[in-house]
Amino acid sequence: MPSRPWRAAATALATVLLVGSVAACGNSDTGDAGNDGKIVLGFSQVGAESGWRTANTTSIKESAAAAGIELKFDDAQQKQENQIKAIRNFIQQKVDVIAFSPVVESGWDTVLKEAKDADIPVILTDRSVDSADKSLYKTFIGSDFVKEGRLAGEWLVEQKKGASGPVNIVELQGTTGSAPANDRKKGFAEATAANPNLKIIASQSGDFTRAGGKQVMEQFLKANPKIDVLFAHNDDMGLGALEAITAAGKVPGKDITIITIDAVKDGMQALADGKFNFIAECSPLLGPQLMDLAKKAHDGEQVAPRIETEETTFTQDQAKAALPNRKY
Ligand code: GYE
Repeated sequence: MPSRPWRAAATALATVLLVGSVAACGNSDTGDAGNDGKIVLGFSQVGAESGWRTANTTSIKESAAAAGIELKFDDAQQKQENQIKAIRNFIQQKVDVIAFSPVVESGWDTVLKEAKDADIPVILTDRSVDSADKSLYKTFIGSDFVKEGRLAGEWLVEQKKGASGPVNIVELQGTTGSAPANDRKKGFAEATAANPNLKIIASQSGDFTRAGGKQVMEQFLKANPKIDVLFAHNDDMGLGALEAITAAGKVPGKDITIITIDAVKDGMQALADGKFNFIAECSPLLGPQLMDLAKKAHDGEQVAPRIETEETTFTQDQAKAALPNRKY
C-alpha cells in the first residue's frame, strides 16, 4: 500500500497532467493557429506512386519547415475516398488552410462545400478538379498538362515528318480519371492529328507506376507485332516499359521511340543514356509557392485563381547537359 504523502503527490501530478491536456485541447480548438502560433496547413497528397510524387512530397515538407508552417500531411494511397476522409479530418481539426492534390478530377463538390462552410480556404496543387463552382477553392497551382501532351506530340510530328507509311504508337496513360492523364492524352492526340500517318493503336492506364508501365507494355508487345513509338504519361511508366521492351528483344530508344513526361532524375538518366528519346518537363517543386499562397489565403489576401508552373522539354543531348545539376 503506498503511503499517504505518495498518494497526494500522485493525485497532484494527475491533476497537472489533466489540466495541461485540457489547456492544449482548448488551444488547438481556437482554429486560429497551431499551439505555438504557427499557421496549420492540412495537406492531402495523392500517394507515393512515382519519382515525381516523391520529389513533390519532399518539396512540400521542406518548404513548410522553412516557412514556419505546421504541416499535417496525409498520404491517400491513390484513393479518392482516403482524400475525402483526410479533408473531413482537417475540417474537424479546424486547420487554418487545406491544400490537396486531387487523385481524380471529379466528385469533389460536397467535401469542398463543407470546407467552405467551415470557412477554411482550400488550395489545389498539382492537379485540378472539374467543379463548376470556382468559389469552392482559392487557387490552383500547377502545370498545364494539355500543353505537356501537345509538346510531346509536336516533337514526334517533327521527327516523323518524312515517314511514308504508318507509324504505330502505343500510349501508357496515367491514373484513370486524373487531370494529367485526361489532359496529356488530349494534348498529344491533338498534336499528332497533324500527320495522318501517326496512329495510336493501343492506349491503356499504367496508373503512373513502374509496375503498371511494365505490365501494360508487356501486353502491348504481345498484341502488336509492330510498335514504333511509346508515349508514356510519366517517366516511371516509361522506365517500367523499358524492362518489357528489352525482355521482348527490342532496343528501347532505337527500335521503339520513347517519349515521356516529368523529367525526374531516373527519366533524365534514361534519356541521356539513349533509352528514351524525348521528355516534356513537369516540375514537382511546388512547395515554396504553396507555402506563400497558404499564408496569403490565411491572411485573407487576394490570390490569382490560376498559377501556372514554368517548364521546358529535353532531347537526349539536353538531358546530358542538364543531368549534373538536376535536383530531383
Ligand atoms: O506526372 C506523375 C505523378 O500529377 C503531375 O502524377 C502529376 C503526375 C506526374 O504520378 O509522375
